[in-house]
Amino acid sequence: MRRIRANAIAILTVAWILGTFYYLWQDQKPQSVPSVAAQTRVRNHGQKGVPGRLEIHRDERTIPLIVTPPPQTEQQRQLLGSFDEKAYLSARQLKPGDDPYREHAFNLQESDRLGSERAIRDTRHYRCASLTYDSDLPSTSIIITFHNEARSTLLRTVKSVLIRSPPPLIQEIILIDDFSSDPEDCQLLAQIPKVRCLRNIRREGLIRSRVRGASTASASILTFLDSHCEVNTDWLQPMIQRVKEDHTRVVSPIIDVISLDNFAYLAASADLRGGWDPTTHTHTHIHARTHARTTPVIAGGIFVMDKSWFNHLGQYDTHMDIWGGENFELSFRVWMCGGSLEILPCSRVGHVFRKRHPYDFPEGNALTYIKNTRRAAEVWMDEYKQYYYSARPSAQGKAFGSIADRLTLRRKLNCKPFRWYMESVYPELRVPEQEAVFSLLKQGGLCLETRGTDGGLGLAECKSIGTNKLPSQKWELIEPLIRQQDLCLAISAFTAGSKVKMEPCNIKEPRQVRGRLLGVAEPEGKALSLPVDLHSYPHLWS
Ligand code: LR7
Ligand code: MN
Repeated sequence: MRRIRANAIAILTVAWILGTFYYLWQDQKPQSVPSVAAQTRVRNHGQKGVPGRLEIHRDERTIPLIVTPPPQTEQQRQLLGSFDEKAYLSARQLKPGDDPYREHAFNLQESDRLGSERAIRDTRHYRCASLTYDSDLPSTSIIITFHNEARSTLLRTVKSVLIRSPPPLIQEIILIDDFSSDPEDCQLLAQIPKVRCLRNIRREGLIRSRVRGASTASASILTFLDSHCEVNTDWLQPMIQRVKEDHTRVVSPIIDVISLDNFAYLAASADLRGGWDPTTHTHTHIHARTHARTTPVIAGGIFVMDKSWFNHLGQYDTHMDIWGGENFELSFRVWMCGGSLEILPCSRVGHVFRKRHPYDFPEGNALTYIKNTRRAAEVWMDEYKQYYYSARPSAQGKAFGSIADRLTLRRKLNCKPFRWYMESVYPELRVPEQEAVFSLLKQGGLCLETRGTDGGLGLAECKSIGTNKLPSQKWELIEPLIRQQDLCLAISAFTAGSKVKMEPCNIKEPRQVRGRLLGVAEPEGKALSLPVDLHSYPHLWS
């Protein structure tokens, strides 16, 4: 049973990841409940990669659906400036006999064959097309960091942004070349109007690279993308609109799947929460397909955020290396420090999901991931970090550097406790019924008990042990606090002889007594120890 409890955070994390993948693939399964999406079938009458007209069949009616066509030659020239696309792409070709998956963990041959742009299906719910946005939306700086990205995917990412965004909304596209082998991968792209290239002089990882990009951005809104994406029709306006209305929102699109084998663009389901809106406790099927909804965590790679809000909240934890963990850290921080995270179903961006990292981790994959996630857990998860460690016992004792700066940041921003996040942001996450760490608190032969309702405490004869413990003598440890329901054991003051009492739990209140689980002492259950100066607790320990 303890194991179940211990796995709660693993469940949180894994459930979220699995949930994402479930919904990503759900569209390909027949659905048992007929929904608008299920009744929607798209037939492509054009050839693959050729712009054309799609027909969308819904409720037996046929609605023509226009796919954004690639620009004409003149537009093309305007779009690309002096950039020689052919030369750029042909300089790096697969040689016959090369394994097309080796270098990038996706089928490079297919990506190269596709060329720099193509028509993709507009995967939004049909109602999204009729939504309108402010005509004076602010512009954004697009930030794309990459390490040894394939030229064809990188260029398609950049061009899809230029083609499928209203030009005035794109202030610039900042590429951060994270010390790729060939500096020209990035440098040559800077010939495209609006594209800037920054090259790291050593490998930094995506976190520090993004911070570097963000700090040189000139627009008031930041948009982050991975380097192997294709943005879809009207992807940007919904996100900028939401951030313009409230700068503390951090918004993500629905992330469609670009097949790593054949580069087909596959729609992810818009129904990420199954039509159940936890804020109103109502079923909102149609709404769910077009309206913004909050999410406890974002995937991390593709999001829009106000620049001053990004800076105010402490950008990223720049002691995180290479890859991993920063999406949790950002998600916790945004929620706990006064912002919110949203997914916008009317914004769609495709991403090539891979099965392995195609690049090296200088400190090793596992150690880097542990370092990054330990930092996130240690700074943000309070007593819940024990679940992280239970789920990942190997993390214990691994180096994660100093977190003093991030703790200071958390204090300075006056962020809420993780418990609040769990209860308010992720209430759907039901930690399975669990055996909590209950115990008697013994002093000599006597037991600490609560008396009456005014928070009073006293020592008395231990009434019983094991499962029949009297509630008044039954203490629960949720590290680090020692509780009975919502009340916690506290001292009145930090002076010898001060009284102990019960008061509403508050992790930030240093007077509340810190406990630590020592081990299992049979037959009385788990033994609690109080790693505190015993003289501060005369009533308990004198
Ligand atoms: O050392 C590096 N330097 C880099 O610049 C390592 C990576 N990168 C770049 C890389 O080229 C890519 O553009 O960083 C980006 C992300 O790396 P990927 O694509 O190898 O990893 P991923 O797709 O698994 O990344 C997901 O998880 C990461 C955790 O750190 C980041 O949050 C990524 O942004 C995130 N990607 C997405 O959220 C896209 C949608 C996936 C989903 C759901
Ligand atoms: Mn990626």
